[in-house]
Amino acid sequence: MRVLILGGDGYLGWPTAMHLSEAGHDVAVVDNFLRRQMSIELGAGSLTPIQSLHERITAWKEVSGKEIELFVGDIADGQFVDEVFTNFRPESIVHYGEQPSAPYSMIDRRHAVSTQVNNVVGTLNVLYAIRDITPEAHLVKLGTMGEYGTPNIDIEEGFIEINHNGRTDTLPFPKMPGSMYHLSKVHDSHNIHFACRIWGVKATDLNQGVVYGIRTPETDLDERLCTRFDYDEVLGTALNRFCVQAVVGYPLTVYGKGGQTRGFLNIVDTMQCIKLAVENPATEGEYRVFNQFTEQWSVNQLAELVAKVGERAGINVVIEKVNDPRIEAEEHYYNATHTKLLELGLHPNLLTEDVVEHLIETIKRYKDRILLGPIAPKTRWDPR
Ligand code: NAD
Ligand code: USQ
Repeated sequence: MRVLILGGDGYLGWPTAMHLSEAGHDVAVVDNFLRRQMSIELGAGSLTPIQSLHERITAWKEVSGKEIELFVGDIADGQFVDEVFTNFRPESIVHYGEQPSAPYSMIDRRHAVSTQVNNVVGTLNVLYAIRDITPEAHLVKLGTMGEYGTPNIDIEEGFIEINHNGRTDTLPFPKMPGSMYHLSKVHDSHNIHFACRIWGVKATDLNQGVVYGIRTPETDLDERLCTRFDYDEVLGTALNRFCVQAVVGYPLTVYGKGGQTRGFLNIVDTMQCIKLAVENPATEGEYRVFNQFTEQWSVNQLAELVAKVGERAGINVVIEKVNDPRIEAEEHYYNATHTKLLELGLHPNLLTEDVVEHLIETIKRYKDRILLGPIAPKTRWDPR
């Protein structure tokens, strides 16, 4: 299949490009290096010494003998998107190309606006390019579990049957996102659903949980193929941050009461899920929603797991409850359905002490590159 990966230079996009290329698909990647610029803006950096996207593609060719095509540009530019679609004529589009950080979107008005414009306009351009240039193509779009928020009822996979005043319908599950970033994904979901209903576009909206991990079978082939790994307060995610903090002896930054519960998955399972979605496409006009995570953890449970593994490895890990810089429920009910990807054949790689130990061992290799300054939480949801 001809697979176009939007955001192919990112934490998940680059390993996905290699994974689908290895599986025999014709892969092209698109990126405008927004993530690298954000990292520079924040004075942060990737733990791993990442190569430029051009160097990565050359190294992949050397290692695997396979070509990955490259388009550098901004998907918020409609003309550029049309050119890419006309040139490459994708059969499947994996859309990672968005600003992915909740804290980044909450820095101030400018960051909120740039996040929503970048994400919503980019996705609209992709929807129009599918409609007008490759109407048979299947869109695999990365959404987020955070679109649902933390309602006091079970979370379904995209839709819920509602009985109201004696009548019944199956409608999109109510959304209560917790940041300007998460809101941008909700806006995307509405736009994608509309494109499916009105124009017959085929789409899979993957409401992904928080991803952890650093290595995939392809990144392991050569150090030049490693993916980026962020641990700063804006771009780093919970478990990745905790493991880096453990390695440098920084107290684990549990925000507030630590009862915040989310869906999590290993980066190798992200690869599996994307491949399953691409190879089992939606049908004409179908808008599918899959909840893409393998298990639920609270922040406290994650911190305790890292502390336990640290103890085993002779590291004294301290857990520090800091004031929550976000406005979110710190203790809440959480039970989200996630059966559709399992039905398609997903074999979960669950989070165990061995997995954390392995992650910590990998992080130790790059210990000298860790910057302490950007670790402490500073970005507040209400800075007044
Ligand atoms: P990332 O920032 O590393 O990757 C996104 C890539 O898209 C970056 O390389 C960036 O430069 C590129 N990009 C952004 N806007 C662009 C534009 N307008 N034009 C061209 N390229 C653009 O983020 P990630 O962690 O790999 O996440 C990938 C996707 O998955 C995002 O959409 C994110 O919201 C979603 N997601 C991530 C996680 C996670 O835990 N990492 C969890 C759930 C969902
Ligand atoms: N948290 C801590 N300490 C930290 C970092 C985070 O307690 O040092 C807490 C947060 O307050 C939050 C939870 O951990 O309650 C998750 O935070 P996160 O930064 O790991 O993840 P989040 O902001 O939700 O965003 C990440 C990705 C985003 C994706 C989302 C999936 O950056 O792209 O959409 O995970 S989900 O959480 O399911 O919405």
